Amino acid sequence: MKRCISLAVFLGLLVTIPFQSTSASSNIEPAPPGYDTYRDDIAHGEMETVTYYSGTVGTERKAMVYTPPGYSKKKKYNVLYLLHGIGGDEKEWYEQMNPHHILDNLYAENKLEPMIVVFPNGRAMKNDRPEGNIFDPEKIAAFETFEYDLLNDLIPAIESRYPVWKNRHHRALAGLSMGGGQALNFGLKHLDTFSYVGGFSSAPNTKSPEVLITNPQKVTQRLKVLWLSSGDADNLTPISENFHHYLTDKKIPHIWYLDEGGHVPSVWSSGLFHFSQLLFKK
Ligand code: FER
Repeated sequence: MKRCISLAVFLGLLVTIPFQSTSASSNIEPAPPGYDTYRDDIAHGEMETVTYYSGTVGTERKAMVYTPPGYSKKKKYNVLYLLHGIGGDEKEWYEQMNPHHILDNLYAENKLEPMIVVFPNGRAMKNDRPEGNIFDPEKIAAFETFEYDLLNDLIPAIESRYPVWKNRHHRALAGLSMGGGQALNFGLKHLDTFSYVGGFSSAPNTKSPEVLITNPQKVTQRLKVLWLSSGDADNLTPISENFHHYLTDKKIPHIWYLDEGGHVPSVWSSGLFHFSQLLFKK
């Protein structure tokens, strides 16, 4: 009897801790009130803009970087690369989702491993501003080209300027909408570069899982977290849901979180809140 009770407690613990499962993980609690607002009683990280030369595009390009409270060149950090949507640029996360408040608040509660967060511009073309027709095929193509900017230009630039670990165990890639599609497309293709991949409200640029996953066993072995979330009132949600069904079918561990809301910033702030807490845990 005693053994039954401890087994029940053990199983109970298993279902309340979000972990990579092959089934729907709707046991994730919504982010608490105030999680994305400024608190004046805690330490704060810093946001800065960096410029790097992109051989891929042939221009200087910009990215924003968040360094956490207590940041020091004497320490070593993990890196999360966090990508924007079709109408955004490197400032979109900072201007619309309050990532600095979300992360500061989580550090204050000891819920994050030390990481810097890089907010790139994922439209890899000479004029990378979200101007004119943001659905222009040339602009959509630039979101694909960004794969090479990220791997060959931006990551080396970040790794030469910041005190960060330089291997896949310490790199994560996530994004919202177009950026979610990019994170899944590039992350699943480059398992030697990233161990954590997250797609929030991933857009129609997401390649099909049949194309992205040629070796389910390798994906399972390499990725520590594969996260998919989307809003219950977003008409792009079937893209993530289908991906989730494929992963479930192939028994590839992942987290699927059907969040509340449409194709809106609150779902992406919530995505960052949940996903960031799963990163770089031993
Ligand atoms: C599309 C609908 C939405 C599409 C992209 C999006 C490439 C992206 C939305 C976003 O990034 O918010 O048909 O095609």
